[in-house]
Amino acid sequence: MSSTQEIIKTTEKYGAHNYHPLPVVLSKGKGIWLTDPEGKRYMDFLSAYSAVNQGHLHPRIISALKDQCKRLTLTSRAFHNDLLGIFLKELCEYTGYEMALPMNTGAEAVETAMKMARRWGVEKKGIKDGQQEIIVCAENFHGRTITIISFSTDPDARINYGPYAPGFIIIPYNDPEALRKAITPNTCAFLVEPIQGEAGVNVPDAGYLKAVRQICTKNNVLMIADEIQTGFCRTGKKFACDHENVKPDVMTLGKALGGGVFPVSAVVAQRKVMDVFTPGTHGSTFGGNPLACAVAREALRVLDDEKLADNAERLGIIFREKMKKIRCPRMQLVRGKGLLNAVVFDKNFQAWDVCVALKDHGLLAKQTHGNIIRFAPPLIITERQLNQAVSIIKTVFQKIK
Ligand code: IF1
Repeated sequence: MSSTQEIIKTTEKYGAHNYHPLPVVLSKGKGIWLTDPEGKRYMDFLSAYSAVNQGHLHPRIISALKDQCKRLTLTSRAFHNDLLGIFLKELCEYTGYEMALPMNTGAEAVETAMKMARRWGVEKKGIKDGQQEIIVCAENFHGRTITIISFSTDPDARINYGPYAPGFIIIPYNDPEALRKAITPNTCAFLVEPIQGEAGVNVPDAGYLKAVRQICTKNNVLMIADEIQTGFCRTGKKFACDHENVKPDVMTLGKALGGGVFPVSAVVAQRKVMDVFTPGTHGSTFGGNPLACAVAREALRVLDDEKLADNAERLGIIFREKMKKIRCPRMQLVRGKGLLNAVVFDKNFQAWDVCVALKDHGLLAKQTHGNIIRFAPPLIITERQLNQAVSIIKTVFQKIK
């Protein structure tokens, strides 16, 4: 087997340089643990950006994958497969919606929700086609397609990819008044992350989502919550909107729906919205494939059976409490919900070296925006393991000058 250094060299030589990963190679995973080619073990405190909520190689999910591999993997949607219906039924029961549309990646789910909203705007709200407006928030992250980056405010994600898709209005996050003012008769939807992930685990004020819900209802605007990162128990409830008992009209789902195995995404909505889709108006070759259905069904069951929302809620409180006690003058604040947390350092602080030091001490986490480190372990983590992680973080943070 090749060494870490050789593997990185090959990857950098042949792979496009659209990432700058930490200098670590991972070749095995189990639960919260990852192993490099030299056999060094690390605690995973990124969880593939919350796609591995159930932990690496969850035995039940892997077994569902293997069993289905012996039967059928792909049919396309030209024919029915015997697992799609039951998967969508269970997803609807899990989420509390009437209908679901399966895709693969998160970006595709967001594209699907926006297509649905624009069509709904014309066919149900009476907006003229071409005039539909979707309101979004500054510092959003919803994916990397041309349409989605058209309304990004992050120069790295956006620059030199024009011409950009029109029809998007950007307002500040966490500002209900801005939403109220931005709505016009042509507004079909407001697309919002219940907690902004890439922005550095930006938790809005209590009451924000509730206010958004009311404004959308009053103005006949679809509230689309992007729960791709925050969903499936990550924040201590099934969905982040549950913290405020808010039910969006539409949710985009992905990441952990695939159980850490492969991309499975979906849009859920009530029938009166979802029924704007008619045969031929949207689709995907791999969306809803039987292998994805088998994996996602088991991924959902594991979340429930192992009470991962409760675990995330309980351990999240402990984590933030302990993190706040660490003495580190450059650390400004600790924030988050459940097991989606971040530490914010001074404005011009570069957290890269801290992440490298954490890696050397056996914990993997990634910085965002230079001065923020996100901490998001698999939700199966135990209190003991969490304490072990905090003591690693403490050791590293106390040495920061
Ligand atoms: C990468 C960020 C996280 C998402 C929300 C849609 C998508 C994402 C709320 C698109 C994806 C990923 C993409 C990944 C890094 C990661 C990320 F830093 F880029 F912003 F998690 F915070 N909505 N987020 O967070 O889902 O199409 O990727 O399946 O490397 O780009 P996707």
